[in-house]
Amino acid sequence: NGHHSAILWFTGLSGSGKSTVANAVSRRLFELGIQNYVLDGDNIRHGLNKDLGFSAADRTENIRRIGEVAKLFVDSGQFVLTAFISPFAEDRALVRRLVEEDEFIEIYVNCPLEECEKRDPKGLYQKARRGEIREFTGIDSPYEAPEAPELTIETHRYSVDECAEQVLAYLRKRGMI
Ligand code: GGZ
Repeated sequence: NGHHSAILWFTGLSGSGKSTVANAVSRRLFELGIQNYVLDGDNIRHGLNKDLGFSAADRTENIRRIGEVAKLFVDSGQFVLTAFISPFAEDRALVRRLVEEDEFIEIYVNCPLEECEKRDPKGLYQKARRGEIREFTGIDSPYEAPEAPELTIETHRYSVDECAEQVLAYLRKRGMI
């Protein structure tokens, strides 16, 4: 099964659809017989990184550790899909430098803040607006949008299936799957 391993690094606001699209891509890769694994808040922030909060320093450490874990997956020959806000460009650049140039695919999940806030699946934006959560990304903590991502997907314009298909099409075009 000729395919390369790589990090598919999804970045975007809370509620932008990173985990949803990453899981849809994961399912399709499995259907093609391609080993892969999704890292997201559920399996990382509740385990390996449960000592970390949401200060700038903790977010940087969060992303650093996730990058190191993602590198291990690539070393093992698997695709790894990561779904973290990863708001700081420098932190993402550091992960990019951990692997070969063609092994880091930055996918910007571009969704307007107003739309993310409307979705608000966990009511976190509402809490942030009320001041019940501090340093919430997009409200009182910055999000630095990627300047040259390998791919941008727009979850407010396209369905989950369409976004997943755009990622697959990109990987096919690159000859990675
Ligand atoms: C942003 C927060 C915060 C604050 C809790 N800011 O929608 P969610 O719930 O499931 O995704 C968000 C998740 C963000 O964790 P990450 O590890 O992706 O962040 S980072 O890459 O910046 O380290 C949200 C929840 O955790 N959450 N407090 N203050 N998101």
